[in-house]
Amino acid sequence: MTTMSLPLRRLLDALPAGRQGDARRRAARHEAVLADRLHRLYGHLPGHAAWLESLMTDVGRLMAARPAALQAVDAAREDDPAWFCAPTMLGYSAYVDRFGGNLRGVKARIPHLRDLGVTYLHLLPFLRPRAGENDGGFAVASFDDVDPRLGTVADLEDLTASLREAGISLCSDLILNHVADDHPWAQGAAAGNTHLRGFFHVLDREEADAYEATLGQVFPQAAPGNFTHVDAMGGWVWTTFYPFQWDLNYANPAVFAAVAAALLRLANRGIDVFRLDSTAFLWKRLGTDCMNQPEAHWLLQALRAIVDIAAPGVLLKAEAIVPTRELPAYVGGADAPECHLAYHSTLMTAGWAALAEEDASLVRAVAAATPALPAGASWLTYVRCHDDIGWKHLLAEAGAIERLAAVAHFYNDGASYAAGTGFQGGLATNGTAAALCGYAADASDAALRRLLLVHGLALCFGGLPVLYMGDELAMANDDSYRNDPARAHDSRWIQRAPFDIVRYAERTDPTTPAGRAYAALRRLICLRRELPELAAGVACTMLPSDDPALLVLARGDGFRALLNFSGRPLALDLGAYGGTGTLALAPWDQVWLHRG
Ligand code: OTU
Repeated sequence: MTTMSLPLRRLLDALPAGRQGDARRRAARHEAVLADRLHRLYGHLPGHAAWLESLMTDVGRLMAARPAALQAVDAAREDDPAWFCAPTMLGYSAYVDRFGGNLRGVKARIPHLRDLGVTYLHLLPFLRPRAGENDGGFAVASFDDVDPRLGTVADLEDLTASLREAGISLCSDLILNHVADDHPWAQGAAAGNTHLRGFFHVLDREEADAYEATLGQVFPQAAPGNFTHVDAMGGWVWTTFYPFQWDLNYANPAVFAAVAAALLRLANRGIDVFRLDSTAFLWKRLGTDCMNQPEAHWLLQALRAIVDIAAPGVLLKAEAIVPTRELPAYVGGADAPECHLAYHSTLMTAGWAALAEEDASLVRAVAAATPALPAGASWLTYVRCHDDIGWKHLLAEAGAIERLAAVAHFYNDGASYAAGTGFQGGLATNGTAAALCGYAADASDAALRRLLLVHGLALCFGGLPVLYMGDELAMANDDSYRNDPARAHDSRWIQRAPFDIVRYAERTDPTTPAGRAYAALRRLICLRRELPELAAGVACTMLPSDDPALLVLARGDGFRALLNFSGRPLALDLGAYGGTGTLALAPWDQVWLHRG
């Protein structure tokens, strides 16, 4: 790598004298990667030097505008860069409207989050979305306005401050792969603004077909194909997701600069973590599936360097739903860090597969293919989220597609205790955790053990575990989407019910299904908090076991979790796992062993 340099003078000039020292120190650490990645991406374009100058000016101005309280957060986190790797960290993910009605209502739920031990709250998209259908807010019409139905920018700033006081970091989506078709960039492009037209990919049909030959499809039934003909654009606009979500063209440096600035403006409102949506899709290359391209990683590394300079307390989280071998690149290496956090999506899908197969071998295979991460980076582990559970990315571990089809069949077709529903004809399911475990149907002890088992894996594996709203109360599926024409085509809505206030009231009553689930899950969370081996940085190893259904998970020398993925009781000799005596492990039960 030849050493490039940046016009740092522009950045420094935008800052008051008292803050230039910090800027110089941080720039000295991150300049080489930033300059190099921007050069690789855009160095060949005319006007690159002038573009760099304006980018540095923008970054400097946004750094200058960073409120003092957030500068203090930056300083504290620079001193403790692994702050989010502690076993005391626990995440929670929710839609604003379904969890609290609006942003003020979310604030009113802080006591619930604290009681659960939550230190990190991911609120699904709350920026002003497209009018009409908007993919649950994932079609963003403005990066700077809050959805008026949810509140105001002042409410957002108030919420971030209240959360911070409660020891909870706020994570917001940054949907950087696409914008809504009514975002001013798209509208300007459609109205003939050539600068803004360059923000998008507009192709003729022949070009689109050439790409289609090797592209996959995310919503093959609800939104077939990857291109949408837009008359006003005189061609086919790249739309990987819904037709109203226009992919941004990151080969255009103006797009990168605009998105980086949008990120820093939101960071200055107090957002701690950005969930970078659909990161795998950012760069297009003919003849490929246009996922996981090297340039997508350079873009993320450049964004990371900018954050590290201007707002180093902020974390980036990659949402890349891709095969296991592609995942580690999203956190990058010590030489060029990328995101601080990445969803471990194949660990999640393998956990559900293990439950269906009554065999933990896919979890073992995923773990074996998962390298240890560099210091200051962590997996995000989870059981459910607002999206589907899709098994296709487990093909490398599973060997045969039929095996994954059998797993999908188990969840979707009434073939088992699971009440899942299919998604877009793929190897996927939708449903809440309690529905998929059968607990929503019979609230049996066995079903509760299944619910705890999948959560146990997420809590023990090593990473930041994130609960999905309602799973702590074992909320059931919500079928009402089927009668709503705006949602009926997308079965992910089955797991997006409003927070159930009746179950919430029952959480302290051990005679209710909600109360039993809440107490049991909370107990695991409390145990985890006390175990230093469960910090994200401690290596996770799967030890051999005599029974294929038994997963033996080791963290450091002192911690073992034995998880029974079968409906059979297992007789265990604990001596083999560093414990003493024998133990009868009930169907789907787990035991955590700790040597202090
Ligand atoms: C992400 O999803 C979001 O989580 C979805 O809610 C959005 O619909 C989508 O982006 C578009 O913004 O593959 O890596 O399979 O798992 O669309 C991006 C369905 C994604 C989702 C998939 C996903």
